[in-house]
Amino acid sequence: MKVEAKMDPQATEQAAKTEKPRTGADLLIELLEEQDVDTVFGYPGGAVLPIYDAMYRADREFKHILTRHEQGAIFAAEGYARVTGKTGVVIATSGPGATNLITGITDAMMDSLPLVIFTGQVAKTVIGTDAFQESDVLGITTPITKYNYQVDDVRDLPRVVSEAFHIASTGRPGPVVIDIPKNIAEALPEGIFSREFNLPGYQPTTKPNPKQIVKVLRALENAKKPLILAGAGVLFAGATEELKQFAERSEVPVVNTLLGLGNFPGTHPLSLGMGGMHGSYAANMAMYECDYLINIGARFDDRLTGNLDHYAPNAKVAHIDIDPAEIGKNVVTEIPVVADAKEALQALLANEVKPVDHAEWHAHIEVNKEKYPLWYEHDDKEGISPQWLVKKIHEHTDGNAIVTTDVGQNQMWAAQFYTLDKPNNWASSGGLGSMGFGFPAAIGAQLGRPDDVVVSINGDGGFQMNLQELILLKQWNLPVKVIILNNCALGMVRQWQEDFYDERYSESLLDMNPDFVKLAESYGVRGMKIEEEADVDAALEDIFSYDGPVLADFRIIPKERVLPIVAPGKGIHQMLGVEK
Ligand SMILES: Cc1ncc(C[n+]2csc(CCOP(=O)(O)OP(=O)(O)O)c2C)c(N)n1
Ligand SMILES: [Mg+2]
Repeated sequence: MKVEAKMDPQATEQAAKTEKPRTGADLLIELLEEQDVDTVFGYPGGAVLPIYDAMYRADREFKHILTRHEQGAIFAAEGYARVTGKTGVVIATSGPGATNLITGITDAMMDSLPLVIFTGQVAKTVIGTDAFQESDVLGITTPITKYNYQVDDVRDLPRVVSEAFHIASTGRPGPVVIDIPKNIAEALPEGIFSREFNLPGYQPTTKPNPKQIVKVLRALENAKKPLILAGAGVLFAGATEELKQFAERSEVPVVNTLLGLGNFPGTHPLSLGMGGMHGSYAANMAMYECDYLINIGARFDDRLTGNLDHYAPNAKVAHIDIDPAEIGKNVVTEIPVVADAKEALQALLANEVKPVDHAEWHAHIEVNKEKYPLWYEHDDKEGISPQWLVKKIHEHTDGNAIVTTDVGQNQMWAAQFYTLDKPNNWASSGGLGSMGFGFPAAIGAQLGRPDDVVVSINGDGGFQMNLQELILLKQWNLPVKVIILNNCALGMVRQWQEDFYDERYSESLLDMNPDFVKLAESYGVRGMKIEEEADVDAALEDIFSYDGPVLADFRIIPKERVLPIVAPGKGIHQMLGVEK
């Protein structure tokens, strides 16, 4: 076990000498090792002290990352999980520790990220008495977890932990909470307990029904304007290669969801980029006009579909999803396929399909792509163009960086202009849209993939929601490149007020911001401020050749907007700002 704080060597020796009988907490640490956990994000407190004590005494090789806020811990675990494919592990104390995790748990639930979260709980004898730092973690987390437990008997711990890791990472991934009362962590388990579990009610269907696969292909043979919508399910299933083969074999264009970015190469001729509220015109018009839509691992969320009355109105819909509850939830679906995306795509590829000439459809899409690309004004009058800057970051990282984003305009510019060709290099809060996500997620991503370049793209508002984690860059020597697209505003809110509230900028202008350079420096991190476009190339050169963390405060055009946009309530074919 690596203990991060430097302890007095004498005290350490003393502690090591302290013989203690094996407790439930010791057992828990053993179980984490069995699950191959290499990194744990957490924060101690009264009810989890036995677990932290066991961690200290244990001879285990995993890193405990002491974030400076529990929300930082859970967002970091999400970033780690998203880019590694492994389950993220979080530990927090009872009461405020647990409730500080709630946004992150909800975020992981909505974006299907595998997490196992351990919360301390007050001892069983006082549960229900409003004891100090008691909160009803089971009650609070029931609607926001894939599953949750409160351990009632220390002998259940091995089974519960095995089950939790299984549930979090299989089927549609999601967060699982294990609430551990203090008396359980302090109990003295004797003997060997079973890790075996039997979950007859939880048997995710991974293999597609062959008849449904044939239906998907027959409909493809009859379609004149077929389209694939590819979501994050493709990434979770590790099915990007199969998706590419399938799209290429039948020459079907591909639209990505925000969370699915990278599951199909963004520079591929069949790629239409991201669809939805700030998607490309070509992507949205293709969804509007297609006569056959194959959704693979996306959940037809409202930011993607716009007004459902106008979503794919002429299309027959096939939907491949591991979660049957998603199929038909928002969009009427003629061909449901409950399956893992990889297994479904493999089955589709194993079956013959008659080639169909879609030349007219492709030509039409090409016109849309060429005539109405994503655009932005570019004159260096009032600051740096954020879209141009994201493209520059792409250029300086050869498009190979792991990019995490915060929420707001910065997120959409990153999604639109950091074209991803590779999978699992993108972490963004999609379903919940949680500000404060991007920076801790970058920390988790860098810990999970230490050899990759990690760029964290933030707004000046959202960065301030978890800036306390800057110290981790110094402490763990993580070379995360923190980019702030600083518009001195809650930009996305300001944009909506401009468009839909007659420019009444109620509480959206951040005319008071900290000096981000000094802030970074106070955490031992290199800080830079860049105000002119002329300085951008040199700054990026410096940032990406520097062997350590940097925070760069880029002063962007304050009133720049994210375009195009599907206004609330409108259909995706009614985009505004498609052209200059
Ligand atoms: C926790 C949380 N609170 C509020 C919001 C609503 N919200 C969405 S975008 C946004 C503005 C974000 O401002 P900033 O971080 O500076 O990013 P910008 O849009 O300027 O790029 C707000 C307040 C949110 N998404 N999350
Ligand atoms: Mg901002």
